[in-house]
Amino acid sequence: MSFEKTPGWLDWYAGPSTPRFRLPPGSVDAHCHVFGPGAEFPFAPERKYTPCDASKAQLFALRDHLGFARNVIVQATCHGADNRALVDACRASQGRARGVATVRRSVSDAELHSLHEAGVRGVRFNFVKRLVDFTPKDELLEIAARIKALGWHVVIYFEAQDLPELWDFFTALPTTVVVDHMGRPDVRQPLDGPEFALFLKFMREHENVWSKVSCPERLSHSGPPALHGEQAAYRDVVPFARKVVESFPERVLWGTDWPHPNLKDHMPDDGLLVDFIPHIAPTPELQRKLLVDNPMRLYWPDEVR
Ligand code: 0GY
Repeated sequence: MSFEKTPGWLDWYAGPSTPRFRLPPGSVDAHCHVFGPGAEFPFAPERKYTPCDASKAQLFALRDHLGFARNVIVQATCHGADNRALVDACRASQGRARGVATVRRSVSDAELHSLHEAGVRGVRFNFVKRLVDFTPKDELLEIAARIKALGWHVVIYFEAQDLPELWDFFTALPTTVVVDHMGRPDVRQPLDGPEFALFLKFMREHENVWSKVSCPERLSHSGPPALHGEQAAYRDVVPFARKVVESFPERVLWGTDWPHPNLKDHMPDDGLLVDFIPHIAPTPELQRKLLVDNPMRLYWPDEVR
């Protein structure tokens, strides 16, 4: 099957720079995706966008180029609840990739066990309206209860303005809950403004809540350094991400978000994204927790001494 990309789609950046920041040994890229290839793993009929291909081999090449040891591959909405591309990538990784899948209420216990055996350790619940159709909360709670029994967690993706409405549902989840991209704060608002304060309260009052401090390129309004000379890349996101890292050092994760779906104005250089890390995790200890200790505890607990 061949697919036509969504008009205006930006392809991932081939030829990323070599980061200046040396990742600690054993670092995990804890948020990335594979897209197809569409000819082998067709995109889902209910998708809201059609991406370019981004294969497992290309993901693993990026991992090696940037200096990561492992990946956590998150099911992208363009594949719906068809996790075959994700499973194929996890299986091919020789234990160096874990997965976060999307499942429906109809998933069988046998399917869940097969996903677990492939390396899946979580499910993603997506509340970003431009990406998915609404799923009833009772269906999600039912799924959460079932995957809890496997020791998995729930990854949630939502936008900051929707947190008040989703609060009761999120705080009722019985598992570890991992928030994508800090709940997408509006970084034009003050760091101590009410919206981000609510997110910090969410993490402070619920010790099962973790956050990915990823995607400065998605959240930034100041843009990459090409627009700003020698300034830190995506510098308007730094105070937000740093606040989360310094407040909750044991519950943060970082990922490239390669191949960066749905970016409209520019495609980031993944080497530059890695160079963003020391701005938000300024000490070697914070870097080790963010990049190694935390993701290992969540995704490879058997390998943690
Ligand atoms: C991300 C962000 C986005 C897309 C998806 O699964 C997806 O389609 O996650 C987005 O468009 O904001 O984390 O990759």
